[in-house]
Amino acid sequence: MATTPATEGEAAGGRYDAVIVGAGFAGLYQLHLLRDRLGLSVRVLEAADGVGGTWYWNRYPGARCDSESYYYSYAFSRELEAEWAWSERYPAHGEIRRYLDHVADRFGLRPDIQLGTRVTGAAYDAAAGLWTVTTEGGERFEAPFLITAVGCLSSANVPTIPGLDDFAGSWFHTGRWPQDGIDFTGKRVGLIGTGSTGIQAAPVIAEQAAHLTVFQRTANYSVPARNGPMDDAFRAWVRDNAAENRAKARASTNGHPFDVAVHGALDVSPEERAAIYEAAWQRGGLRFRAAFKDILLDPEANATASDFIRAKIREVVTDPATADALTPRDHPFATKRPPIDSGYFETFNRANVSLVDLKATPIERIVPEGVRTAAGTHALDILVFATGFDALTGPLLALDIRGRDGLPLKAVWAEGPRTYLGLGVPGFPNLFTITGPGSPSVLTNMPVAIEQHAEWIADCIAHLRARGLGRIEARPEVSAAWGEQVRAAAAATLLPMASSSWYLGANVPGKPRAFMPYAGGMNRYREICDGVARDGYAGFALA
Ligand code: N01
Repeated sequence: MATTPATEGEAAGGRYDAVIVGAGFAGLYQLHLLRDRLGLSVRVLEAADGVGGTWYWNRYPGARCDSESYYYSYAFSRELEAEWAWSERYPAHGEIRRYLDHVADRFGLRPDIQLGTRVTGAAYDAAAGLWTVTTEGGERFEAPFLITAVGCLSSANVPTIPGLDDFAGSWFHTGRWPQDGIDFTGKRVGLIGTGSTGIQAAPVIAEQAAHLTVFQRTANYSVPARNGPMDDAFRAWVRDNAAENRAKARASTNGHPFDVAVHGALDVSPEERAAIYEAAWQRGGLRFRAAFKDILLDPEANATASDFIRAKIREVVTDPATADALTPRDHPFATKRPPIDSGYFETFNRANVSLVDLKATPIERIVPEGVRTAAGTHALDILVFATGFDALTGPLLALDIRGRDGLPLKAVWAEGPRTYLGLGVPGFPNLFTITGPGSPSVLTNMPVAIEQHAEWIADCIAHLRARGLGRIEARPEVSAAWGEQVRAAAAATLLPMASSSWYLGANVPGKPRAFMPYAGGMNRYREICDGVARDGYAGFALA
């Protein structure tokens, strides 16, 4: 179907076969599949002025991926894989942007991507069988299919702390970092938040700032990343084992190409266990979780990992009171998304870094000079919010999506997200949500989950077109049953034990509490989705 260009003087827009919202990993690949495999006319609408999605915005100091570069990348093209050489074990934000820019150029995607275009609404007209997508600039796009590729962690969560408007210095959220960066030289910097982001940012800010004050609400576990340059031998290993590594990632529970240990933590002697943890600590990275098969399944097994990390914190941090405040006690290791770091705990041994334990001395308000806690005022020039995101549902609800009869997604999800497979929502025909709530998404290495969804969606649309069908919609009863499967999968693990986790929506005041991602494993999930497709899209109504 050809694009209808806007006539002069009118807002632009047009009619397409599909509109995709977002030009990160998900939007780029979905465009490639729909346009180049299926021959559809597609418009990608992207709020940012460049491609890259979450990596466009997250440019804070120290921002780099926690998955290793050789598998935090697309697997769909052997040529792409062969021609791209990563420079470090974990890719930094700039290198991931360069990679995605390369992908956009290599596959000729740019002509179909409209940058600087924020979607403000999407409404389904059942009679016409069309989605109308509206933008901040007043454009209207129509298409039978609407695909969201908006990411899971893209809606910044800036907490409402009284007095922020009075702050005389400047403040930033890490997920909306200024393009040109921030010069911390000679500045007194406050950093609120000690999740993956704060833990990455603190050591880098501390190196530049006159003083860094870290405001910690919940002490966190962290394992060293052990980042470093990719050497030639490792690069050769990656090249020679590419197919095997990709197959392993596809078959794994979490999209990582490494093996989970066959032993439980209590199956080995204390000495063996200590040696296994020490080796995992020295190797570094998220793989630490795989040191034993039951770290996320058995509280006693988990306690051995939690205790090991607590002991490491006491070993690294020289001031005992600071070490004590940094020691996590209120949740088992990895029940909140575990960070990995480059010198986080060591940072607290620097003379220019101090820790404020907000559990002991909560923030009262922000004042013009800085942050006032129960113990006094911390004078600051710059305040950095590493306070996370309105995860999974936030980016979707921000689009103001309305389904049949004007039904707002916000109303349907008032008590928590309801989806089928995290891909479709009853009442919202022909809407596909890539890595939506109810899919494995954030519990996996994201590109693996994204490729699976984008391919499933492309196959589904091809199936409909081949049969002269124009509509697919999740049935309400399967959505309810899937919600139960999502709940049960989480309940079979220790994940729900972290009551303040963003997996549960607990970090955003007023957000309904529900464990949002599917914790049953990426491999199991892939089988379920394949089975649904094989059975003629069972659970969906096709017309
Ligand atoms: O956000 P978070 P994040 N007052 O929500 C604190 C991914 N990621 O941006 O724990 C004071 O984890 C909050 O405290 P508490 C990764 O999946 C990936 O760090 O709620 N503090 C917590 O310490 C990660 O999990 C990479 O008590 C407040 C922190 O802010 C996800 O993004 C890199 C507060 C928020 O931690 C989110 O990580 C970085 C308040 N009012 C991130 N509100 C990769 O490398 C919140 N906090 C792939």
